[in-house]
Amino acid sequence: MQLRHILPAVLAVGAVHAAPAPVEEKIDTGLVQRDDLSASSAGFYCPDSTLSTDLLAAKALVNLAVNQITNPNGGKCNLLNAAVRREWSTLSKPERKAYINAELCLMNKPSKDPAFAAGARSRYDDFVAVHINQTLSIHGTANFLAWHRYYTWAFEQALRTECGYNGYQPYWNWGKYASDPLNSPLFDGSDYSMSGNGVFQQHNCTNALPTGLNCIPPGAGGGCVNTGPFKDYVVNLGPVAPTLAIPGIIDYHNADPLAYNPRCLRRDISSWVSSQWTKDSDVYDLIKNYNDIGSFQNRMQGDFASGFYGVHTGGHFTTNGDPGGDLFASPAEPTFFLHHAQIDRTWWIWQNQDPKNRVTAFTGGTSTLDPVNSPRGKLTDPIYLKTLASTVLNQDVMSTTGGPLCYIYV
Ligand SMILES: *[C@@H]1O[C@H](CO)[C@@H](O)[C@H](O)[C@H]1NC(C)=O
Ligand SMILES: *[C@@H]1O[C@H](CO)[C@@H](O)[C@H](O)[C@H]1NC(C)=O
Ligand SMILES: [Cu+2]
Repeated sequence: MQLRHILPAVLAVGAVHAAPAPVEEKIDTGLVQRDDLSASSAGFYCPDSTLSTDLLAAKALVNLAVNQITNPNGGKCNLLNAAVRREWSTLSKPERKAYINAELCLMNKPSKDPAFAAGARSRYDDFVAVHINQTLSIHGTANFLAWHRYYTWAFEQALRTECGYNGYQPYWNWGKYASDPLNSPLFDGSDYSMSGNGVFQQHNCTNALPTGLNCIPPGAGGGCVNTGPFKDYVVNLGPVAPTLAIPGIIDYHNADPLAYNPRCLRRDISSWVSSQWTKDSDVYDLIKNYNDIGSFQNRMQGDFASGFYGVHTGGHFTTNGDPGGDLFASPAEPTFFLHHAQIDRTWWIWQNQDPKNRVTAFTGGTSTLDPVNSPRGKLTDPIYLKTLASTVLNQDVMSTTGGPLCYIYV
């Protein structure tokens, strides 16, 4: 453990329990002033432990390695040449900046498909438009995990091939920041973060779940994001199903879900959500105790009838706001792909606890509005992303190392 991690823990203990005098003295005469220590920009954020799921992830890697030795696939993709996706806080500052700049680059490049979406101005919007268009056939459905895996991969490819990014898609390990997302390296508002909270704007609780249960208490935001790299980012598409209700501001409706509606990025970062639904123990429970794909993907996406968010809904509503709190337009929230890389990683860890049985496990319907009675989804159904990537079948992306994809998570 590094000193910068230990120091704030010592201070926190000292603040609550009055640490022994020598420690106090050492701090008071030390390098840093007490006042500076609360400032996340000083780098003193101490993340929550993710040891439980890290051990499952390690087991996933071991199983992949064993599988590779016993079933070599001609060496096309192996643990040595696979792309490695890493956690946000393990990237160096220049690496974070490179990812941020590549996203900003896609936001500043023209749309390649303006005829499809009237409101699409940027290449980034092309991604948002495809998601809006297909929302009701990719959530709560058999293809939920496969579709979002391929979509996130397509985004990573666009960053690399269209914006010169040399890294890979990072992920947001929710559990690390679950007790204090606002001060985390992801949301502290620094130049190396994904921007901070919105400014405070009066608003009511956010009805995140269609059942209206567990309405999210208003946090310190609700207004426009005014810090960090995305403070000037303009959201062009949506909202289609907004949940942040601010009368006179977010009460927009348009018959065309792909219409042009430029506005600021709003957030109301919620530790109420993250500390209840996206702790490391929540992820561990999901991976460990939901052993068939149907119960795994349902638990992950939430049980709205009982007010249970699940890590998928929980991650989206940790940023909350507009478009982060909109099922349709949420990819326009700049952290969408960090969140969905962690969704994908959670599935990857689950799959690789028992690769023989789980890599091809697939079940569910095809309609979000009627997941039970709609036609069954099939492994041979296509994933059609228009200009974002070539069409593949669900079965092509069930493994991240055994088809056209070649990446792992560490
Ligand atoms: C999605 O886009 C296609 C092609 O433009 C269109 O035919 C279809 O109606 C759209 N679906 C939805 C749900 O918007
Ligand atoms: C909050 O809800 C109440 C009751 O529905 C409504 O009258 C009020 O305008 C809302 N306020 C805000 C800021 O959304
Ligand atoms: Cu989605």
